[in-house]
Amino acid sequence: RILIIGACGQIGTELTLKLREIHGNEEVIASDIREGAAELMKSGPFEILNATDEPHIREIVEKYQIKEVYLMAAMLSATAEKAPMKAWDLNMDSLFHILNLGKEGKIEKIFWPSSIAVFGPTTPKDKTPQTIIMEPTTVYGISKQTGERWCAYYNRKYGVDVRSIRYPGIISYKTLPGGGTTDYAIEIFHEALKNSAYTSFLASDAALPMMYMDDAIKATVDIMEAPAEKIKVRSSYNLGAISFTPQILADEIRKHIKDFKISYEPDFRQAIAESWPSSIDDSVARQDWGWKHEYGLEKMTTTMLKGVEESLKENANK
Ligand code: VAH
Repeated sequence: RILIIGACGQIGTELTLKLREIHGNEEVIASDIREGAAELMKSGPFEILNATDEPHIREIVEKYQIKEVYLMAAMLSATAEKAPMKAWDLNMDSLFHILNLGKEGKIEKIFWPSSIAVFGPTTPKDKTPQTIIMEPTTVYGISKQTGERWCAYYNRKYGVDVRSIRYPGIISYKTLPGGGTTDYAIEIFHEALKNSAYTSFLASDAALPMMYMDDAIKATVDIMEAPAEKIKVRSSYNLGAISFTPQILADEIRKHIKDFKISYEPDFRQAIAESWPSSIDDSVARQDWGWKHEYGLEKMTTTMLKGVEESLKENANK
C-alpha cells in the first residue's frame, strides 16, 4: 500500500485522489495533521498523523503494510520565514524518519518534493540548469537544498529508492493556497472572478517558473513509475512548464474578464521571488524519464477560471 503524509495540502490532496484512481481507494492511506477536503476524506482511509512523530509513522507503516511513501508535508517559503526553527524541524525531521524507514527496508520507494526555492540570487535566472550554484536565502530553500543532499546520500550509501522533483510554483483550485510565495497566481483567479480586481503582493515584472497542478501530479506519478535505472538524479530533478509575471498573467485573464484590474503592493515575498529563477531548464528530466508538460499559459488560465468559478458556485450553495 501507499502512504501519503501531508495528504491535505495543496499537492497532497490532488496527489491522493490521483493515486486512489490509479491503485484503488483502499490501497492509498491519506494522513495529515488535520482533516482535509471532503472529496479527499470520503474517498478512502485517513489517519491523523504529525509528520515529525516517528513512532506513529512506524505504527501506520506496519498497520497498513506500507511499501511506498509520498512525503508531502512541509512549511512553505513565506510561512517558514516567520518560524524558521519550526520550519526546519518539520521539513527535516519528517524526511529523516522516512529515509531511515527506507534504510531499514521497511518501505521500498519514497517520493520527496523539492522546489525551485533551492536556487538563490547567485543562480543564473533564465533557464536555470539542473546542476548549478545554489545559495538559497530562504529557510524553506535551505531545508529543500539540504534535504536533496540527504536523499542523494541515502540512495548512494544505503540504496534507498528515493525520488524527487524540484516543483515550480503550482497552480490549482481544489485547495486554497498554503503560505507560498507563488500563491498570488492562485489568489488572482479567485479575486478576478469575485471582484474583477486583484492587488498582487509581487511586482508586475516578477517572473517565476510555474506549473498547473495536473502537470505536477503527472510528473510525480511518472517519476515514481519509471524503472529505477532511469532515475539517474537522486538529489532532485529540475522541472519546468510555464514562466510568467503577474502582469502577463493579468493580461491573459483580461482576455476572459475584460474589466479585470490588477494593482501591485509588493511585500516581503517580493524579495523571496527575486531570489528565485524566472525559468527552469528541465531537459535532464525530459531525457531521463520522458517528462513533458501539457498546460501552457492559455490552457492553465481557462482551466483555472472554469475550476474556480465552479468551486465559488459550490461554496455559495453550501
Ligand atoms: C512556495 N509554492 O511558494 C511554494 C514553492 C517554488 C515555490 O516552493 O513556497
